[in-house]
Amino acid sequence: MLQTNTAGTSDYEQAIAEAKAAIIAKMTLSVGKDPGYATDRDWFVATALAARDRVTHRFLGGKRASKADGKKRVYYLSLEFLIGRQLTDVLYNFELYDIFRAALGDLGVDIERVREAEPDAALGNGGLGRLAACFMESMATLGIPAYGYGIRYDHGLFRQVIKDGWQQEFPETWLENGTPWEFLRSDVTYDIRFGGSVETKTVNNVPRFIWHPSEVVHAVAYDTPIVGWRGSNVNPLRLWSARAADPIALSLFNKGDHVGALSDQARSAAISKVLYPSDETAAGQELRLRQEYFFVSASLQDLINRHIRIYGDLYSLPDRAAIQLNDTHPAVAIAEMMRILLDDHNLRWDEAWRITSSTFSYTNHTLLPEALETWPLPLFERLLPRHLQIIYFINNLHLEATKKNFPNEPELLSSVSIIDERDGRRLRMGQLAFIGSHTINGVSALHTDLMKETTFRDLNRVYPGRIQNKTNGITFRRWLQQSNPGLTKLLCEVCGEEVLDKPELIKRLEEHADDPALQQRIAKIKRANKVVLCKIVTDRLGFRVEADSLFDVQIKRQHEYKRQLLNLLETVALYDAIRSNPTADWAPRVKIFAGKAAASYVAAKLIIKLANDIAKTVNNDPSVQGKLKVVFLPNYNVSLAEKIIPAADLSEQISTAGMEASGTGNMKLALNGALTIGTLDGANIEIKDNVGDDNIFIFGLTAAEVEERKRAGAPTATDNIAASPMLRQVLDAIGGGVFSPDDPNRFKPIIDGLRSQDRYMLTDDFDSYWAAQRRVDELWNQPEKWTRAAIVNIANMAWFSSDRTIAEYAEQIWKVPV
Ligand code: GPQ
Repeated sequence: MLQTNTAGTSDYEQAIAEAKAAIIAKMTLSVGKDPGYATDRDWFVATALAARDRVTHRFLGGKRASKADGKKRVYYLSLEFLIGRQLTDVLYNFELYDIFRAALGDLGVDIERVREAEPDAALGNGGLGRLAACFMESMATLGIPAYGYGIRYDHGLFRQVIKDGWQQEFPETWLENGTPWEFLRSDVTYDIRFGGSVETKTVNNVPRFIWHPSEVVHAVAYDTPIVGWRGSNVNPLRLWSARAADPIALSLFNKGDHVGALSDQARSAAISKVLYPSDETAAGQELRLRQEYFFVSASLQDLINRHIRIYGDLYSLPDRAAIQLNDTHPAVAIAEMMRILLDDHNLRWDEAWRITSSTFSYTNHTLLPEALETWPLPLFERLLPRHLQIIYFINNLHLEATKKNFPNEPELLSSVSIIDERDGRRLRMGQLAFIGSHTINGVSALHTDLMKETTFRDLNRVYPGRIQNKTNGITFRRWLQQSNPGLTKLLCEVCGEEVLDKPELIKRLEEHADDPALQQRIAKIKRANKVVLCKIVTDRLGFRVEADSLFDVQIKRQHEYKRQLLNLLETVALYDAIRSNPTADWAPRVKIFAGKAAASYVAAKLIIKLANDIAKTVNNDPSVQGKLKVVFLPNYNVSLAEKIIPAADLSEQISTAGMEASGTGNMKLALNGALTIGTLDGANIEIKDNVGDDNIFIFGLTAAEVEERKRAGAPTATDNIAASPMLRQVLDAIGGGVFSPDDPNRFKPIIDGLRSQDRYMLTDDFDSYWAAQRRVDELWNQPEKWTRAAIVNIANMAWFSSDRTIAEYAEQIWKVPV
């Protein structure tokens, strides 16, 4: 019941009136425009600022409280935070969405347009960065006092344009007009030092090391408040921007060298200019190392200052701070912490090491060898000479101890050493992060097991018990409640409003899985979401797709191990099969692809071209009309994901088993009622365990079988192709130029790669994948059964909430109460 106040208006009406007044005030006084002349972007800024005011009170209140009660804080260090748009997140989590929608409506403004005017904050590449964003939201929701630390890139992930089927990259400019969410903290600025030399002195018989850096850059803080569900708590995401220590070399300028006068400024600012678009490949360049050290050093100086301000000294740091390293990108933090404790605070080595190694923990997100970060020693030494000394010292002690504990295994030393002595001497950041952390975690059960058996096998023997599993999760606020309001409304009706706070109650849906009325409602919600996506396809690509078709979706970064190519091979096989047998029971399908390739990743970009060339041929062939369409939606980002995911029927999770550490798109799609077709890889296995074997389409080799075949070297790709006439036909068609008549040899490198090496074992899994897709057709042709399976998926995904994941980190790694 709404309350009515003395003036006769309800609280709700009054809230709308207040929101309206707040938005108008911001439009006039902050944006500086008359509402009559405001653009959508102006409305976005005014609305965001009005919403931000509410956040700020909570933000400052929370800061005061956690300072006062001495709670342990969590510091999440990540080079990526893939946040996306924030307006709905803030309004929704503050339960203001309906009020602001009504307020804007009264002003004649459609909130959807305001929403769309917000640029997508794409300070990340893919899963790793989006996980960090989900974690920030869950930490705020669970009331864990936490800081996210990262870089405020001027340019986030590039904008992808598809021109004649090829990917082109354009700079992304999310900060062009500023962002209303952040607060500049000019008073929070630190010196970040690079280069130079190290002087050794002996003072009272104790050697001391004095670093004389050759370069200083400033790190300036910008805080973005992250709001937890129901506004329960607000935590800062503190991002660092680089500034030159001297904005201009006046002496040069005065001599007429106007460009030279600004060159230091440009070199310093370069550090926070762009996000490295590489994903799961080590970037390996000096600027990347500068970025890593820049944000690590600023963050550690900041958190140490805070600790000393409250507690006086650093001995209690491990009791009051937990620092999580999101992959190895911030691993230099281990050396920086030691440097600060040893050189700036004069602690003894053992004491410094105790503090460091009981404060840090490290999450590994991949075992792909090309992604494991290593730095050439000369480069590292030139940039961070004192840190290299410290790392040598850490390594020596670690190797000495290992030698003592494993006297008969000298070969163990080279595998656990931080220095890789093969192919030029290199620093292995994974080793450093492992040795300097009390806990190391993988991101799904399978991935954690593989960590113990492969990359970290020997370190796990030397430091047994350090590795834990923390299966990833997703925030249901964004990926269910905001992106699928139709489904959310139904869940509230059927399972009770409490589902919004207790996702495990979604399980109640399963009791009604066989109820035709519920099935129809679920199908109707899905269809409505598909109609929205159809419009996006038409707007962006200029052709129509039918909402009654099966929407078969593969959305993720373009990477060979994710095997978009396997999906394309099946698409071609299906295209041939439909043409040869047009009256069979094919499920009418729309194959939807979206995802960016790293600009330098030639093979992945050629696969994007292949997808587009296949789309062109198939979509223009009247003989498969109404049966098959292929769509490549350009510029995949968080906002587009929010539209595709609720509209998907089938979720493609088809990586070579053992290669996808976890996956998180798989969770978002299943939660929104898409059925998974997938390999037994990453979190797919745990999704299967939750939804049951009958409600998922599993195919292909297991991780163990993949290993076994690699070891045995058999069967080979040649054997596999010889055994599969259908596969042979597909390869001949693509390799022979059927989809590229203008350049028949265009895709020869792809086909040659499959015929010779086939590193990702597509030819091993093709037949099994084809068969699984036919099981998909069969189920699709029984709509009640399909919808039933979708319901069972939705009902059993609660465990994949990032609140669960974060609660596990809190209890088992960080030791903070939830
Ligand atoms: N992941 Cl190492 C990335 O998105 N980028 C990276 O650089 C690395 C990993 C992903 C990984 O591929 C997915 O399987 C995970 O679900 C995700 O990290 C989050 O853990």
